[in-house]
Amino acid sequence: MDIAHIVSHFAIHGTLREGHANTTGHINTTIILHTSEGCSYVLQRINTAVFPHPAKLMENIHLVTTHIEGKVRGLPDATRRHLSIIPTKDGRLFHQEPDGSCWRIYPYIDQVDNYDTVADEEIAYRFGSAVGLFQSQMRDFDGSRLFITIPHFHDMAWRYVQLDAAVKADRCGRVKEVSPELAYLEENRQRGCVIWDSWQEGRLPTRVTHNDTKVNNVLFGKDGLSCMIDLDTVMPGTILFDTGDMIRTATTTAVEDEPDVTQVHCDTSRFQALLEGYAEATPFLTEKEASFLTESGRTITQIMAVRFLTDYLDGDWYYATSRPRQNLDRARTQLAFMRSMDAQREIISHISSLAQRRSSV
Ligand code: GN1
Ligand code: MG
Repeated sequence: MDIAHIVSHFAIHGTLREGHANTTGHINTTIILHTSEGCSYVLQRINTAVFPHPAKLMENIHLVTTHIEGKVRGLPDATRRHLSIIPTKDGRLFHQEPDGSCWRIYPYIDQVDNYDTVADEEIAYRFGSAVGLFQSQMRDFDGSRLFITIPHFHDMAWRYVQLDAAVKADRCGRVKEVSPELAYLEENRQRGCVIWDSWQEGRLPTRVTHNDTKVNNVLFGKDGLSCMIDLDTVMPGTILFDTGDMIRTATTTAVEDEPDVTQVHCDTSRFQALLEGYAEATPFLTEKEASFLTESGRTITQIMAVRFLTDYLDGDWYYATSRPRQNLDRARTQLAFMRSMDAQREIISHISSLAQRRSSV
């Protein structure tokens, strides 16, 4: 892969001085660039196995980033509050190489922090505020303008269909290792559909959703500044998809691929701080939306368990892995988190009902 050649197609300041890989994301390949003019950028190869329509994907990102840019114009450090796309020299949103690979560049946003896990209540609060801010910024944007990059993304029943197919095919002979995980997921099969079904039936409003609100997709700057990144899955949806992934990644006590599941718990102090930050930023939720906050955390966690386990059984083609059984560990942490939420059901419901009062109209 000739990075300098790829970069030469883009309207960046200076020429490439160095590039180094960033391995945080599970889907796209990311390289941080530094140029002769002292500028830094984020180069990404779009994973076209996951996103087969890169032009439409990039159009979505262009629509959302320019909308948010309009909202933050004039604020201090405005360029740190939104992503923006560096076009190619001929004005396109991405570059395609003759081998079919698709590349895009964003400016590198500096003087911000990014976390894989939430260390304390303060970060949890700020994370809740950041997700709420994104939803509030996108409130007046007509979601029907966005292309559905991955259909049925948070459709539990559809995710189970894929798990069932993976079990049936048993391509890698791994089904025999995962009987307890499959049994627990089977017990939970119906429970996880309520949010998707309510949304489909029109009982939850359609809003613009990010759909990948894990904590490492937020940049935190000074004076409460925040910026949501990784906009590949912005689509019309229910905001509960976003609150769910926020709860999943902000309140767990372990990393996503922790091999020792006894380390995985839902931390209720962080849960409370997270929902406080979120509720303050979203005084526009409907009562129905607010009533599903806790359930959203459990549902998205269940979806992630199904997805990680499916990929493990299918031979780890979807999520990048750096060691054997990593997707199995990822699936197991999700199941442990669901159990921990259930074990603390009363306190969690109490905290949610406080947030519910603050955020619903
Ligand atoms: C993927 O790209 P990344 O690593 O932020 C995935 C999300 C999962 C997440 C789990 C397009 O997100 O849905 O929640 O991994 N993105 C896609 O860590 O599938
Ligand atoms: Mg990401």
